[in-house]
Amino acid sequence: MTSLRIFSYQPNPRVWKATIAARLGEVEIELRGAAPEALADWLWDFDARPLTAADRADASTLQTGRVGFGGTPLRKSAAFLDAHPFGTVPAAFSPDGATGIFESNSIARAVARLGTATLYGADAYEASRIDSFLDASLVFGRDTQPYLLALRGDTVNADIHAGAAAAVATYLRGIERALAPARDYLVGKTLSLADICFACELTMLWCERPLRARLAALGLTPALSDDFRRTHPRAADHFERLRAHPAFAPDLEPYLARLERKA
Ligand SMILES: N[C@@H](CCC(=O)N[C@@H](CS)C(=O)NCC(=O)O)C(=O)O
Repeated sequence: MTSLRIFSYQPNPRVWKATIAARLGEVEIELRGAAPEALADWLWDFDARPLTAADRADASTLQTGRVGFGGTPLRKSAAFLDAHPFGTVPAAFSPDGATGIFESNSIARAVARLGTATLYGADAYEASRIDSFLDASLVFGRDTQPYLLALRGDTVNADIHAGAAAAVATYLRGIERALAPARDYLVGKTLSLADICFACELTMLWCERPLRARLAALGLTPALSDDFRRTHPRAADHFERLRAHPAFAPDLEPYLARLERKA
């Protein structure tokens, strides 16, 4: 039985926090959505779907997209906004649609709570330490998001790049230290949501690679530098191990490999 429905543009590494946790914990998720540009022609709703003629005629759902959809008219139902007050995707719902869960880290937490795998710590202390990494990952994601959007939209500038480069340095410094001297996982002795969110947030930075000409034109280099293996070897090794892990690879590997080929 489906335990969670998630609506999002696809592919979206933020959604993979949930799908990886679902593979590990044997949770059935229903994914709905389409390419980012196609979501303007979808009804954002528990019953998310390509717009019907009746949906298009309903002016009450019209909203102006903001983050990542700047200025684009989007169709968000009143029920969607009730369940998702910030109006963002990925947007998860309980199977009856009554409870909306937003923020990709919290959607992954929901999957961990629903599943059979111990991904959310052995006790309250470990769970809270996992939360600490999830919060740090959210800050990292928030601090790099304007840069990644500007890079895609070809409006990047040196200031936006500097903000992202500082965020990458701060985040990787912490991850590197957390894995010292030779830890296999970020929290405790087993894989947890902390590792999943780390791998997915870092994956977001891969979309810099095929766009490096845009940076070079401004005299800049990728915020996640090509030689981050040299500067942050534990973080780089951890990421390499995770992307090859059987629960991660089905989502991460085709995406990363495609961006690496394009670069
Ligand atoms: N921190 C959030 C980020 C979600 C987010 O910013 N989503 C953007 C797309 S990248 C969105 O849904 N924008 C819709 C809008 O602004 O109308 C998460 O991890 O889920």
